[in-house]
Amino acid sequence: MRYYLGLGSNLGDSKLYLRRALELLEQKNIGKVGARSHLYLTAPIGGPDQPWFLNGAAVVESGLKPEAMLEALLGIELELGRTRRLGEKNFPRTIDLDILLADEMVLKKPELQIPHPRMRERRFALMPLSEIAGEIKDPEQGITVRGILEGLKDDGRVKKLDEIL
Ligand code: PH2
Ligand code: MG
Ligand code: MG
Repeated sequence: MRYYLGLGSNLGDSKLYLRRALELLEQKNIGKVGARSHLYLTAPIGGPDQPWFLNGAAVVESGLKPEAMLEALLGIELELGRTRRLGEKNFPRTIDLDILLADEMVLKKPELQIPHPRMRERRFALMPLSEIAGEIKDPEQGITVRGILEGLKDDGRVKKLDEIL
């Protein structure tokens, strides 16, 4: 199954954390990393006053089912120093690994929703995603990622860097 992941970091050496996460996905045989987007410097959306994020997206080919993939991603987040405290939403983090799309799958479980429920409103997620999945259709709305991005109202500040994730 082909997973389209969104990666984000705004604590510590963000570029290192993003790349290390992809390295760990391969080292742990969770999946094979395919296309990677450019890196983006993005203004924080939601949460407290916090530093800008480094965001990117990557394709991961994996035999894991979505629930197992989520577990694996949370494991890597922990390993890379991600902390979560009760009641703290959208706080600064060393690494955030989100499943944005998985093939044409639609999943609505309390612990995991695919497509990612907030991806369509977020420029910081759609810009990198459109580089590696521009022609992929959102299975719920039948619109390509490129199409969603073109209709997006979010004017969140996003700066594309010259460097690939
Ligand atoms: N992630 C969030 C909330 N806000 N803002 C930016 N710019 N980038 C993110 O990755 C991000 C965010 C929740 O995961
Ligand atoms: Mg997230
Ligand atoms: Mg997350």
